[in-house]
This record gives sequence, structure tokens and C-alpha cells, in this order.
Amino acid sequence: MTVSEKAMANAIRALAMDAVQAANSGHPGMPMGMADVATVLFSDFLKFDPAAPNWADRDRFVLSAGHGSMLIYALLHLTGYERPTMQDIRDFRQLSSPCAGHPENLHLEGVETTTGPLGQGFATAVGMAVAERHLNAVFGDDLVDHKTWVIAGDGCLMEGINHEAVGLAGHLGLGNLNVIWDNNSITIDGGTDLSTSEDIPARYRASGWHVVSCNGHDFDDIRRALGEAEADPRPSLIACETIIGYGAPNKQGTAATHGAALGEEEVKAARVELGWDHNPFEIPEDIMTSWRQLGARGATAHAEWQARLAAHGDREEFERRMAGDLPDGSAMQDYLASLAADPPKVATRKASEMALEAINAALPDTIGGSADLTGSNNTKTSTTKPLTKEDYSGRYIYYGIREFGMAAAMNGMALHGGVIPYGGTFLVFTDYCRAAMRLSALQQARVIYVMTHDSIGLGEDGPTHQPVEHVQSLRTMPNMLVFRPADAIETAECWALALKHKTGPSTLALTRQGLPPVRHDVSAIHCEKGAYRLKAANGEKRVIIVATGSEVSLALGVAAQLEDAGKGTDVISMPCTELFDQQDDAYKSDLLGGEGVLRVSIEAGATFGWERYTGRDGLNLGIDSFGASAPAGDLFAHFGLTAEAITPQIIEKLR
Ligand SMILES: Cc1ncc(C[n+]2csc(CCOP(=O)(O)OP(=O)(O)O)c2C)c(N)n1
Ligand SMILES: [Mg+2]
Repeated sequence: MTVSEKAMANAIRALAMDAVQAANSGHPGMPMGMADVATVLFSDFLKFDPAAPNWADRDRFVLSAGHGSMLIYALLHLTGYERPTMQDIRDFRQLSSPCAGHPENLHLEGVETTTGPLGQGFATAVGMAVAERHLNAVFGDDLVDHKTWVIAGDGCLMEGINHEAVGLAGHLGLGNLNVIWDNNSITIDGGTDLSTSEDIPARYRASGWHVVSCNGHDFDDIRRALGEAEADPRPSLIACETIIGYGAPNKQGTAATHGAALGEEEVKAARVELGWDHNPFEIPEDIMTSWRQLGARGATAHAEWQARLAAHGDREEFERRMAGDLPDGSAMQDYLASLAADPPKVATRKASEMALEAINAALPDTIGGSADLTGSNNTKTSTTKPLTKEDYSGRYIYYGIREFGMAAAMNGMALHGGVIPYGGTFLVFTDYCRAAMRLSALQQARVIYVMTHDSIGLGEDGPTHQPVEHVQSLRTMPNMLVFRPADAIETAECWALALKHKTGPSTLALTRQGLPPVRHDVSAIHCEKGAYRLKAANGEKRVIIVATGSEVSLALGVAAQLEDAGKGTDVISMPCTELFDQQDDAYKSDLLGGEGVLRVSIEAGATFGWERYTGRDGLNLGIDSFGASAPAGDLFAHFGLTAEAITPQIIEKLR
């Protein structure tokens, strides 16, 4: 006897309502409403193999409506992934379970990206689709030919980032991207008519998308719509009209099903309504068998792909890239040696471009870009031609003025694997990227943020463009490395460290203004320890100055004046506080320890937090107000960040 699709979908519904009921928290409405669509997607369209969740050429499935997490947990369990087990599902939302409140990529294979912040899953999927097209162009159909499928809700389509993601995907003609819209006309506050009257299909069409709609509870109609989407060369939006909480007789179609357990009575009534005559967490054998058979189908496509890979001339390189390993080579060493031989006086944004010339020539994995500030961020190099709809083999993306969309897309590229994304904008606009930067960090995605114009040093553009609190606030983000290099040698080292940081993002904070070289010794990668002694005191040490980026040369100037006044001064360059924090006590004490020594920090930004290194009796010099519009030199004088202004304060404090 064959099991009906309705019965298979009802298994999802039952697991969702029972798990949420057991946890007494969660979102049953979305999985119950989308169970029919998801059943068709997984049975007839999605390419996956539960026995090999990380198979490189699998389709990527993104549950952008992450609150509906029980949908993906049910699907992974039913189709035969090793986890979640039924016990994991029983323990939905408990500490012991990988079935977290929202899907997290680090907990479960099959969860391609962490979702929950609405709109970001969708925008991340755009990056996955870009990575797929690029690798397809490089390695060919035999190794790379898959799709990215997204389930998104009204919220994901309403968020501002959706505009950026849709614009980018339409412009790049990502026909491998199919977004299934759970068009249930309900959000938390009630009907969508409370807050929107947008013609969504018209907006998508205007952006170069293909739009198709269907009845999300009619299996044949769903199949037709998904088929049309798959066949169309444009990115597709599949608008599925659904009923939220489908099957809960008294609550379906209302916001009451969105984010709370249905309640014992309503769960009981839903069992009757759905004809689901089984205990919680019990799936009848015939239904389970049907799901497992469906899950096993992908093994054939996977085996055929393995055979093609085994015979492929580029196998080794493809495997290296998908593993995210860097190739062997001495390009960076050679470049550092050339810098030491002739240290340039350049802005660190320029130094970043110079480092990238060496990196991009030696490392085919990088895909660079900028949110319309290419000439300012210095992110484009001679070996990287544009990645376009006509030529996906390019390695440079003109993201347009879409900072958030760029950051989310870079997450998708990094999570897809095979590429290492970096992208630029002004450091002050990390505020626009920030929600995606947070997800880079949470998801352990190797994304490199090239953030230039890193202080009042950018000058005349004024306080709207001058970061003040940004560097410190990014340092508070777990698993984000923030680098603020002081010259060309430090910039090159920080780039190398960012590339090596496989399990998380890095932010490079770079200057607009030219900086004198401060480092000459390239015998070791000094930035590796986060901080190092650039200059040792002559005679007795009275002062330790810790500085970063453009203020390191200033610190050296102050130190010279202090030495003239007989006050022995160390200068510590601290390009990365996070890496310094990881060093052992002996190293930290060697740099910052000493009785009766005055510790001073200098950084042209918020002083908040620097007392961690200087102590309560230290001196923290920076900027705790907004900047101003003026030439950079005048601003440094105005804000007291000159040797002439700082040295007397230190001498006074020493008394
Ligand atoms: C950026 C962001 N803002 C707000 C929320 C809180 N939130 C979660 S679901 C939701 C409503 C989403 O509506 P819809 O996408 O239509 O989901 P449905 O109720 O249909 O399941 C909101 C506001 C969130 N998760 N992310
Ligand atoms: Mg909705």
C-alpha cells in the first residue's frame, strides 16, 4: 500500500505540534502550514543524501523562516539523517538537544545556515547561489550543478534586506535560486493587511525574477509551480497560498498558531481533524518507511557524482577548496620580504590592496567585492575580473549600495564552501552590516570584512562618516577578530591571519590617510600574538603605551618625547586584542606588567574598554564624542591626539 502525500505531510504536522506542546514554547503554525509544500519539495525536487549530508553537490536548503524550525527538524528526522533522533525532537528547545529554538548550522548537518533573524536566511541563500554558479564556472557541470531552495515567510519578504537580496539575485540572474514563499497573510500582530499593501510579485518581477503561484495545500499544484520555477532561467519566487497552523481546527488561519503551543485541547482536536490517530512522537511504520525510501533516493545521484569526481582531473584542487584549506606557497613571505626591503608610506587601505594583489594571485578561492566603494576600499586587484551574469568565473562582485545584503551574501558563500569571500565598505557602515556580521561570527563563517576610513582620520566627510564606537563594539562580538594594523607590514600579516581564521570572520579596520612605516622586522609574524613590543624603553621603564593602527606612529612620537624627558617608554602595537587575549599570562605580563608603571592607551575611537589593558590608574586617550568635518590633521589636533598634547599629560600623570 502506498502512503498518501497527505499522510506524509501530517507526520510533519504532528511532530511540530507535539514538540512545541512538549516544550510549551515554539512555533507550530509555520511547519503545519508548509508541511504539504515541504513534502513535495523533498520528495520531487531537492537533491540530497541523508547518508552524506555534506556532499558538495547537494542542493542547499535554507529555512529562512527560522522560527518554523520544527519543519526542518521533522524533515531531517523523517528522511533519515543521523540526527535529530526522535529523542532530540522530544527534547526540542532543551539544552541537551540539537533541535534548538531556531535552526543552527553548528548543531545539525542538513542545517546549512543559522536562521531566525528574518530576511537573513534568504539573503544568505543568494550568496550560496553565487558560490554555486562561480564554482560551476570554474569546475564545470560534472562537479558543481545544484540549486538553492529557500522557504521564506511574509516576514522574510518584508524586511529591508529582502530588497537588497532580491536586487542582487535578479541582477546576477541566479536561476539556480528558488524561493518558496509561505504566503499565509499572517504575521505575529495579525493579518498582513495591518502593515503592508505591497504587490510583492510585481516587485520581484521588476527586479528580474520569475514569479509563479500555487495553492500550498494542493500537491499537484505545488508540483506544477515548483517545476516551473526549476525550469525557468531566472531566480524564482513561488508564492504558495497556505493556511497557517493547517489542521488545528479552531486556531488555523490565525496568528494564535504562530508562536505558542496550541494547547492540549487544540492538539487533540487537530489529531481528529487530520485523522492522525497516533501518540505523540509516534510515526506509523508505513509512513516512516515511505519517508525513509524518499530519503534514500538521493544516494544514486550522489554515487554518480562520486564517480565523476574520482575520474576528474581537478579532483585534488576541488577537494582542497571545499575543505577550505589554503594552498601551500610562499607568496606572503615573499611579499613581506619585499616590504621590509623598501617599507612604503601608504594608507593601510592601500596596503590592503597591495597585500591582496599577492593573495589573489596565489589564492584562487577569494571572491572580493565592495558596496559601491571599490576605489575607496581598494578591494579590487588586477587578477580579479568582475563576476557577472554573463561570466560567473569572475572573482569581483559589484554589490551596489547593499551593505547588509553584501554581508549576508558573503555568509552564504563562506557556508557554501569552496570560496573565501571578502567585501568592503566604510567602517562606519558596519552598523548596516552588523546583523549579518553577528551571524558570520555565530556560524563560524570565514568572511573577511574590509572596512576602510576607520577614524576621524578620514577627515572632511565629517561625523556621519567617522567611526567612533565601531572598533570597540565589534571587539565585543564573540568570535569576531578585529584587526587594526599600523602599517603595510602589519596589514599584510593581518590579512594572512584573517585568511587562516577558518572558524570565524575577521574585520580589517583600515585608514584612509597615509601612515609612516613602523615595523621593519619580518623575522616573525608579530601580529599573530595580537600585540607585541614595537619599541623597548631606554633604561628604567616608566610608561607603557598601547596603540593600534594609525595611532602607533603617534605613540612612537610620544615615546620619543618621553625618552627625551628621561621617562623610559615601551610602545606596544596591538593590532588584534582578541588574539592578544588568547596568549598566556607570561606573554601578557611581559608586555603589560610592571610595578609602578603608567599604562596608556591611544586609539582614535571610544576609550570604553581600554582600561582592561591600562588598569584603573592608567590613561585612556581616544575620542568619546562624535567627530567633526575638517582636514584630518586639524581633527587630530582638535581632539588632542598629537604628541604635543599627549606627552605633557603623561608627564603630569607620572608626578
Ligand atoms: C529581524 C527579526 N525581527 C523580528 C523577529 C521576530 N519574529 C519572528 S517571526 C515574526 C513574524 C513573521 O511572520 P511570518 O514570516 O509571516 O511568519 P508566520 O507567522 O507566517 O509563520 C517576527 C516578527 C525576528 N525573528 N527577526
Ligand atoms: Mg506569515
